[in-house]
Amino acid sequence: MISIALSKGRILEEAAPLLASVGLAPREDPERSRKLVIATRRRDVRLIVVRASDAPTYVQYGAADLGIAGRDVLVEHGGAGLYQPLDLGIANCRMVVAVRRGFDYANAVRQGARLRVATKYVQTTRAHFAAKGVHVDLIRLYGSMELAPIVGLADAIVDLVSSGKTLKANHLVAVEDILPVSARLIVNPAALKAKRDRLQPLIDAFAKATR
Ligand code: PRT
Ligand code: MG
Repeated sequence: MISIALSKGRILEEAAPLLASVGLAPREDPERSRKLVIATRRRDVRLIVVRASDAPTYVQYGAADLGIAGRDVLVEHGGAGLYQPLDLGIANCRMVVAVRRGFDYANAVRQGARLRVATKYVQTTRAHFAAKGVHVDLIRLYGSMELAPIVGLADAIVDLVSSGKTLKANHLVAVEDILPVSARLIVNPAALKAKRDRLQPLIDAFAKATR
């Protein structure tokens, strides 16, 4: 059996046409089913439905052979024990620093002010500001980061932006890009060795479907 870990919502939605074109359309709609293990058109391949941020963990430990995960999640995870052969070009967005409109971020940085930054991307955020030589107090949140500057929990947030509508609706502006994000195919290297005859053709099929 080959298992592919992926999350419902954005990733599944955008991966669905790819899955279909490599012959792995799910046999029932994962968005509607309560099942966490879902059969596909191929009897030897199943989907495992996980939280977006958990996909690398399942693949790293070999509980899934393949997975689909955003670059945001992969950078935060660190990528240990993962082979990342393919950018799928889906679920595109940017990871940015954002502040309340009117907050003079450039000036705060120039003055060497200690910034309070709220995010769920703690590792990535720490590395970003360390590289800039900016001192930050990190506040770990699990979602809705946009709220933090509004209620005075933080001076800045690190979050993902696609259309920019969420920032705008909450009177925030992006002041710095951290990284461009898209979803990647991830592979467990030991599984690739053991099942190369079946995994390599699948990886190749994804590559072809992505082009
Ligand atoms: O919900 P859960 O905590 O399990 O995880 P999750 O919220 O990370 O999952 P999900 O399904 O929301 O996102 C999965 C992946 O989609 C992320 O890891 C990214 O790689 C990718 N992705 C692409 C995005 C976005 N675009 C995106 N815009 N993930 C989240 N957003 C959010 C963003 O955080 C912000 O709140 O959408 C809002 C901004 O959108 P705009 O269009 O208003 O700018
Ligand atoms: Mg979400």
